[in-house]
Amino acid sequence: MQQRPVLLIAFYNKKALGVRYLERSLARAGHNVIVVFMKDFNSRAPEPVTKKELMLLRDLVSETDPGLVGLSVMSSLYLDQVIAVSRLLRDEFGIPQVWGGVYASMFPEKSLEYADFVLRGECEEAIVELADAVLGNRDFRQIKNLAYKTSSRGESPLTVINELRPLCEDLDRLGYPMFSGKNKYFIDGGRISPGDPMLNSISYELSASRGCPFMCSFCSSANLKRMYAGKGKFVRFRSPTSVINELSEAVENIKGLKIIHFWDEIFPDDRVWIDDFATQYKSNIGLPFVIWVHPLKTSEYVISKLADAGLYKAVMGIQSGSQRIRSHIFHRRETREDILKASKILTGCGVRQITYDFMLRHPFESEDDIRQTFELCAELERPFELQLHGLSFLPGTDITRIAEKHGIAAPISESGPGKPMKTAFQTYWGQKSGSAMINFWYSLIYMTQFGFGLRIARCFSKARKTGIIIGIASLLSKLLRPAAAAGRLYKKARMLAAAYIRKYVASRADRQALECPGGK
Ligand code: B12
Ligand code: SF4
Repeated sequence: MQQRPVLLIAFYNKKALGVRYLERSLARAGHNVIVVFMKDFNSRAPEPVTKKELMLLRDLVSETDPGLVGLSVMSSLYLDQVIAVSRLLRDEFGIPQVWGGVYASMFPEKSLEYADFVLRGECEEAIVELADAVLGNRDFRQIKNLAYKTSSRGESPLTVINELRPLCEDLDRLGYPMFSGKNKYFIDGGRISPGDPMLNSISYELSASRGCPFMCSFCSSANLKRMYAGKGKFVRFRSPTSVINELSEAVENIKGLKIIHFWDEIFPDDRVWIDDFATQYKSNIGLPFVIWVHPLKTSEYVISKLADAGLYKAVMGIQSGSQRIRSHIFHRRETREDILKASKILTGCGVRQITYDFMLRHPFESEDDIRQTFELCAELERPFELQLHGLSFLPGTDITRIAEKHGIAAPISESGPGKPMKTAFQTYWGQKSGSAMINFWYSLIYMTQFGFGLRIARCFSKARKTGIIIGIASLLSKLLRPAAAAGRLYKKARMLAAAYIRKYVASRADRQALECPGGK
């Protein structure tokens, strides 16, 4: 008899790397896998799942009759939506349900209030063992990474959290995320569309590594690193060849592909790795690509090689210009000199688009701290763009404990029963400060993205801070918003144009080679 399929559901992420990795390993082990991408990605204000969309999911589940459903709970921000889907599946079908992803890994007990099982951490092997056990009606209790509740009659259930298996050292062994039109569905806008939504995209997303060496207090990576202590090397790189093979397949299958997004927490910086990667990327892929960088991992050697290979955009987290905030509150080790040096390197190596990320207007920040951020921005190499966020208090992260220590009542970025996703996203992005002076410096920081804006901001920073000056600064920074948006659009268009040209040149070269085999 044929085994029932495994259904995996990703939320607000139709590219969902983690789910696609799980699909690969389940498929390799002979399981029939169905993947649902529930709603499109929206970083700022995603829409809740509608009743109609829940019914579409229900119909699909009735039709396909899965024997195990996996929910990918990457973020706490949309937990209420995960719970709605989880309840529907439990109430209507009673199919065994497993939760995984960063939130479920950090909060297995809470997740077990809804799920039958939780798998913690990286789960390529564990999900296969669980699917084998559940679908084959076998004992699951010894599976590593698993958490579940005991159910002896008459006793209140206990939560069992099994130990983690060691981290996979050879990432190449995991293969790469699956993309294909088979058995995939995208539910959004009140419709269900069969096929892989990734195949219509202009960008491809992947990761060349796993893990981050740093321990920022506001980031769940620090929690994951601690959770995996003693279980092997946390930061691991794939081989450049594996990355290039994945990309070659993507280029072949995604016809409109123009941009590559590397979502490594920090892109690999090993010189030997970079030499190999850059050479292979330039000759086999060549499309513009985007990476995340860190001030302490930005060397001239690495960035110049990557820029030559096609690095188009680099996003660097700086978070604050104040050494006090960076080191005591955010637990970041880089100094002002490190940041300015990294900025010089990125600009000097000709990276076309450089974005700096800051977290501002939060309860730890004094006027002096935000003024120092302005001073740093005024010194960064130009041109650059700024991404200005608030500080989000993600559940379980160190920053929530630091806030408690400072007596700060921090709004946790989590939704759930009675806590709508909308509010969670609002706390994630942060609010305007109640202090006019903090908002004043914030406006000046925003203005530093523009040459003339910087000149005005410098004058304002030295002027007497009267109500008129504060008002004009606020107005100017608002007037500059459309200019910033237009600038971003222009840069995107330039990046796409570069990709078109590169594709056109490559296809001409291919045609010429065909017409003139062996010729020059
Ligand atoms: C890359 C990344 C992104 C990319 C995702 C690209 C993509 N194509 O998937 C982008 C930039 C789009 C993104 C967006 C967001 N992200 Co993000 N992201 C990450 C990051 C750095 C790595 C995730 C990743 O791809 N890892 C590699 C893959 C292979 O691993 P994985 O996803 O963890 O999956 C493995 C396991 O978790 C597990 N697993 C995953 N799903 C499931 C399901 C089941 C059933 C099982 C059993 C196991 C399982 O098995 C997988 C394979 O080993 C993490 C930090 C981290 N260290 O995890 C933050 C992180 C997940 N992101 C975070 C946030 C907040 C967001 C956003 C809400 C931000 C925003 N406002 O836009 C959105 C939400 C996206 C979404 N819909 O879930 C937070 C979540 C914390 C929280 N409490 O909410 C994290 C933890 C970072 C942080 N600040 O701490 N993100
Ligand atoms: S460097 Fe980035 S990924 Fe690493 S811990 Fe800090 S914020 Fe998280």
